[in-house]
Amino acid sequence: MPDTEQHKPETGHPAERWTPIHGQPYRSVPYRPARMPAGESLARAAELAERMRQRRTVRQFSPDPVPPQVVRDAIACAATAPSGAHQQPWTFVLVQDPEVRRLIREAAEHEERISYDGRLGEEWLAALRPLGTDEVKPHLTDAPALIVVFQQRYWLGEDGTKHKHYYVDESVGIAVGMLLSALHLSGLAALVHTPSPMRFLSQVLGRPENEKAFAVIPVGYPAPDCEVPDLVRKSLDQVLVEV
Ligand code: IYR
Repeated sequence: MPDTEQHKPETGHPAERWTPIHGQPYRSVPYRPARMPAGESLARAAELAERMRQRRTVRQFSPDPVPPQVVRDAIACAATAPSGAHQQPWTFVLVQDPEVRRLIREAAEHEERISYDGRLGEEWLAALRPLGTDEVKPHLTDAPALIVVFQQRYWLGEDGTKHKHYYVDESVGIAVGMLLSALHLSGLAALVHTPSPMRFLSQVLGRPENEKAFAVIPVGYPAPDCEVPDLVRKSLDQVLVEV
C-alpha cells in the first residue's frame, strides 16, 4: 500500500497538512481509546445534557470583545466533524473588522426588508411571529465576531477540474452543530442567522465560486438587558423512540 504524505493521519502538524486525495485508500492506524467506566460516562452525559439545556439563542449582544482564541478553538472543534467521504466541505470566515460587519449588516438588512415585506409568504411570516424577528439586525454589528460558514459544493483540482463533494448540507450542518456546542460550552453566546438570499456574503468576503454561504453566526456575550423567549423544548419522550 502506498505510504505517502497524503495518507498520514491528521495531527494538525504543519508537515501533515490535509490535501485532497483521489481514488487511493487511506492507510489504517490503530484506534484504541481507553474505555470510559460506565459510571463516569453516566455522570458526564448527564452533566453535558444539563449544560446544553442552558444554551439559548441570543439576539441581543454586548459589544464587549471575546477572546478570539476561544472562537478559533470552537471552529477547530467544528472542523473535526465527520463529513461525506471525509471531504470536509466547509470554510469558516471569522469576521471581527467593524467595517466588514457593517457592510454585512447593511446587505443583510436590505435582503431581509424584502423578505419581511412579503417575499417570505404569509405562512412563513406567521411561523416567525412568535419569535418577533424583523428586518433589523443589530446583532450583526453589536456582536464582536461573526462566523460566516460556507459550504464547498465542489473542489477545484489544480488543472481546473471540478470534483463534486457529497452530503455537503449534512456535513456542514453537523459541523455547525458542533460549533454551537463548542461556543456554548466555552461560555459564548451565538445566533444562527440565515439572511436570504446569501449571495452578498460571497461578494463582501471575496469567497471563491465553489463556496456557498450557509449561515452567519454572530458570537459574543449576551447584552446586560438580553431577554429570550420563554420557550419550552420537547421532552425526551417526545423526541426519542426506543425500539
Ligand atoms: N432569515 C430571516 C427569517 C427567519 C427565518 C427563520 I425559519 C427563523 O427561525 C428566524 C428568522 C431572519 O433572519 O430574520
